[in-house]
Amino acid sequence: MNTEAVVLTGAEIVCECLLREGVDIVFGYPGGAILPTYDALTKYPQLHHVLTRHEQGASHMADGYARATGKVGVAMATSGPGATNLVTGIATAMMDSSPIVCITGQVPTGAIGTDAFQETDVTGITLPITKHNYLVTSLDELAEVMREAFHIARTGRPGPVLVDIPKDIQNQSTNFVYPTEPVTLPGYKPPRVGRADQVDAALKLIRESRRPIILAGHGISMSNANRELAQLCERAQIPVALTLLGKGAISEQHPMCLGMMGMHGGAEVNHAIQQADLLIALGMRFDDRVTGNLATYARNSRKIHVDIDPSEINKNVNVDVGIVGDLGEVLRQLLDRVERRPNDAWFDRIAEWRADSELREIVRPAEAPQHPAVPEGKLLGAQVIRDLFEFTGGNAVTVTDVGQHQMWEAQYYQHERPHSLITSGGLGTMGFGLPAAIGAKMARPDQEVWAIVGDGGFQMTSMELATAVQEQVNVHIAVINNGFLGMVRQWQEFFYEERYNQTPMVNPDFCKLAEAYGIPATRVTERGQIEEAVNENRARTAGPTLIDFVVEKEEIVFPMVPAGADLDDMIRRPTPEEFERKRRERAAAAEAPEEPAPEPEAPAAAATVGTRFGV
Ligand SMILES: Cc1ncc(C[n+]2csc(CCOP(=O)(O)OP(=O)(O)O)c2C)c(N)n1
Repeated sequence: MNTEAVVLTGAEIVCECLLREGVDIVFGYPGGAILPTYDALTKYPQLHHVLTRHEQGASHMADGYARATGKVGVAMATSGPGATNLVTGIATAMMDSSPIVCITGQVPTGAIGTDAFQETDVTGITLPITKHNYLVTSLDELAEVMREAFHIARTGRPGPVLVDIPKDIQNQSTNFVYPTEPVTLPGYKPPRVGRADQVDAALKLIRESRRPIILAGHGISMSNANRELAQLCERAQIPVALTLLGKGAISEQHPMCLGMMGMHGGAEVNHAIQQADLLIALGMRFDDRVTGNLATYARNSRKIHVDIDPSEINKNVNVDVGIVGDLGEVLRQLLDRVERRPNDAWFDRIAEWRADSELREIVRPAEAPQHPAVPEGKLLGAQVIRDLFEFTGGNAVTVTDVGQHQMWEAQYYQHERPHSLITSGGLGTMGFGLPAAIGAKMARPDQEVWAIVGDGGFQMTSMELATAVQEQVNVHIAVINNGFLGMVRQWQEFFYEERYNQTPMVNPDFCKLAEAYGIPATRVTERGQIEEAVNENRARTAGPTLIDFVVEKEEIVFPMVPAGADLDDMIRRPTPEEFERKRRERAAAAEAPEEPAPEPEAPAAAATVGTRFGV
């Protein structure tokens, strides 16, 4: 590394620092206040700049890049509207602990505070949604700030960092020597190993438990603790439940992996959590979609919580043992001493719940009788995802948008590997899917990447199709097109007496839209067409491709824990028998001679509502 001083501009220093932090791609959009840095980029061909069509796309692409690799993603924008357009992507990265560094241009130092053209206090705006942020006020501190930004983004609990650089500082020159000593920040020392007494206490709880369950979150894959997790569950015979972002923490084919829990998780998994006598929460943050009603959450259990962020311990759920540390380190500490103990009766109980769930399943193997709730010849979103799983051999990196399709992905696409599902779990950001998939594919060109998006969310950032074409990114786009803001429609059906206000969508012809960008596209309307369309798409290895899956409008994601309900108080899809019984009752009621209108009944309890592919 060159340690001799050279005279560089601030803009060149930014580029030098990016290179030395291992950056190879920058996602961004130019404008006046960041122009010096864009000009400097011409001297750094090693830094590949991707021109997005909107700055939101840049921050999501940087996020997708980061999540696919564990490396820091970089987004760049000008001041004012450029910077504010990054905000949704920054907040998304913050909620899901994704390491990105955003570099924004700012008006010249002397103009700050004068309402100068395109001035916005972006550090003020992003203060609550960044792990840390900087307004650079002198050229002398620029290199150090850049180093700190990357250090903070990638260490401890990862997260977004913003560096706002006034234009005059980008233009000024100075002697540049890249600082080589390690970054030290007062008060910032992410812990690694867990405290010995807390590890002892956790081992004691594990020894005493009869119905233990591990709840694995995003932290497992982020700290590369996947192998340790599998070893812990095998050695101690403890089943593993996954949060949405925990998918990939352990193979979903593993016999001890129960799958996803939470609002749209498996009923058997939620029951297991509620009946467990020990909950071992690893790298997750007890989000309300995970816990349901906090007052009754896992009420029979003692609790262990391991997280790198001390502020997570006892934040939402009080625990018996909280261990602060890196997941990999703490799991190794536990593994050294954990004992093998049979939990057969517990696994048998879970198997009974699972059998009940399988009975209700709508996507079945070809030889099994079809669930009567599935309309003949129609296409369901759940089927599309399940078939995509089959036809890609479960090997794709899937990047979802937000809504019903996201939950079907979580339910029907089983993940084997870490970082193979990329989704906006915490903020639930519509518009995330397509740009994040582009970022992920650029980060991992060796991987097959599918963007699975709803017709609503796709349209929020569909302009990034042009970015994918310009960069020839071979991302496969599956639009799950139900002509509705499906997930909101579902809530309206359940909780707002089927008043579908502002959720039906008039959509463009997505195939024509894709073709307008020069993207090959196919429309699929029946299940029998899925395999050919998927295979045709997979065969195209240059540039993006799109399939418009026209699915039933009224499909519902089952099960569902209504917001604030107890975790095991779920709206379930009826079994085929229950479904038939209801149908007969309805038919009989329709044929019965008309009687005087009965007194209006009290509104049905949420758990018995559900008319479409359900009751
Ligand atoms: C930016 C943003 N706006 C609004 C919402 C609220 N929201 C959550 S899901 C959803 C509907 C999504 O519809 P679509 O993209 O068509 O997917 P589907 O649910 O039909 O699969 C909406 C509006 C959101 N999550 N993000």
